[in-house]
This record gives sequence, C-alpha cells and structure tokens, in this order.
Amino acid sequence: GAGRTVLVTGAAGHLGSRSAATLAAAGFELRLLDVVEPADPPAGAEVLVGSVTDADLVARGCADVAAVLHYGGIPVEDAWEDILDVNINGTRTVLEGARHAGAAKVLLASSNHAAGFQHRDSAPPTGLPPTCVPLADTYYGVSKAAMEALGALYHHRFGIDVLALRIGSCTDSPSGSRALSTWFAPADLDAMLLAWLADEDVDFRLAWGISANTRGWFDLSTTPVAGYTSRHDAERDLPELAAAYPPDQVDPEALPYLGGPFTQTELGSAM
Ligand code: 15L
Repeated sequence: GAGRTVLVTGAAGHLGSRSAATLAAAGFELRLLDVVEPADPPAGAEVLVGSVTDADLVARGCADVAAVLHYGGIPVEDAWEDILDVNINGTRTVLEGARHAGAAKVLLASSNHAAGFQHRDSAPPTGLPPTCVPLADTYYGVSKAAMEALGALYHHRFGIDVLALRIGSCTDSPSGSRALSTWFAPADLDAMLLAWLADEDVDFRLAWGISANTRGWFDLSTTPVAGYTSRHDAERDLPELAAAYPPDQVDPEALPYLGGPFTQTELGSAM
C-alpha cells in the first residue's frame, strides 16, 4: 500500500542503489528516480528517468509516498552553475514535491564536506558535534549546507520529519588513513534507515553518518534515531586498512581537516 512506498532519488548511484535494495528486502515498495536507468533495480520497482530538478517528474515520484530518500545530486566538487542547479535547486524541488504530496519523511544525504574545514585539533574532547557550524570545503560542501538549511526550513514550515545525514566515507572498502576516522559502514546506514522509517518522531535531525570508529573524532553520543546505534568500527572491520596505517605512525599524507582532500581540490573544478 501507499504507506509502504518510498521514493529514492539518485537510485542508480552508489548509496541510492544500496538503500533501494535494503528497503525492497524489508518489504517496502520502491519508486526510483535518476538521470540514468538503475542497472539492477529491485523487482517490481517503478523507475522514473530524469532529473531531480524536473518538478513534474519529481511530483510523479512523490505521489502517495510515505518517505523520500534524497541521494540525487552531484557527489563531488564541480562547476558552481551545475552544483547550484542540481544540488541546491534539486533539493528544493524534491522538498517541494514531498510537501505537496504529503510525504511524512525525507532523508537528506548531506556530507561531511558541509563541515569540511572543521579542524580535528579544535574539536572538543567529547568529539565534534553533528550540529557544528557548516564550514564547507567546496561548492559541493556549500550545496550540502544549503541542503541542511532547506531541510530545517521544510521541517519547521511544513512539519516534515527530516533526517539530514552528514555522511562520511560510506563504501565497503574505503582507502586512505582518513577513512579509518570517517568510515560509515554501509550496514550502519541500512540499520539507521530502517530504524528511522519505523520511528514516529517528527523532527529536524542533523546527524553524523559515521560509524563508531576507534580513530573517529566525532560526537556520536546523541542517538539520532531511536533504536539505532553504530555496530561498526573501521579498526576492527577493515583490518587491512588499519594495518596499513599503524595508529602510532604519522601518515605524511594526512590532512588535519574533516574534508581531507576536498579542502585542497580546485574550487569549481570537476574532481
Ligand atoms: C562525499 O561527500 C563524496 O560523495 C564521497 O564520494 C566521498 O568522497 C566522501 O564524501 C568522503 O569524504 O569520503
């Protein structure tokens, strides 16, 4: 029924396709939206090919959904005009679609790069709070800060339950010493999503999408979603990566900012 239908934007992408599969396995009905056809959509999923900036298509995507998972957008630094259109206008278009359709919940895939210029040495001893001010490291990071601001606006104006996740490095096998701090185990994302979809709280929540990593420097003490707790730690779950970067040796490539290499990439240039 309608109460079990979820729209996933960016459904052909890395996180969108994974979340779609997770939700399908949990019994949700899926509607998938992306600029390209998803390669391997869950059986029975409805597919809409087009942009998150296309209000008519987004309206069709949002019709009768219980929730929207908004992953659609440019996932790294790019030209300002494109970031502005796809990521900022696109997010507003999706929130508008959700509001007009009466969708109760929207997940916004924000990023650590919204706060990429947070310096690890200035984090409090309890860790960097998920609500720290957005010190974006790129135009991409600015678009994620705008996404968070739009999410708060649509929660406070229209009562949508919005979860804005400042996602770290969410892949099965990340590389580099930074990921030992920023890793978000894909299984933690799955668990958080399922807990959030079952959670009847209505709020604007700004949370880290980062696992309980031994080398993390993030405050994970506030549970963003009832029933969710990280069950993963890069130190234990990625033993080869941990062994490649012994904790007692300084990695000469390591950068002190949360955003890592994004803090040095050329502004406005595709990565
Ligand atoms: C992001 O926001 C990117 O989408 C992803 O590709 C990774 O680079 C990630 O951040 C990260 O910081 O590791």
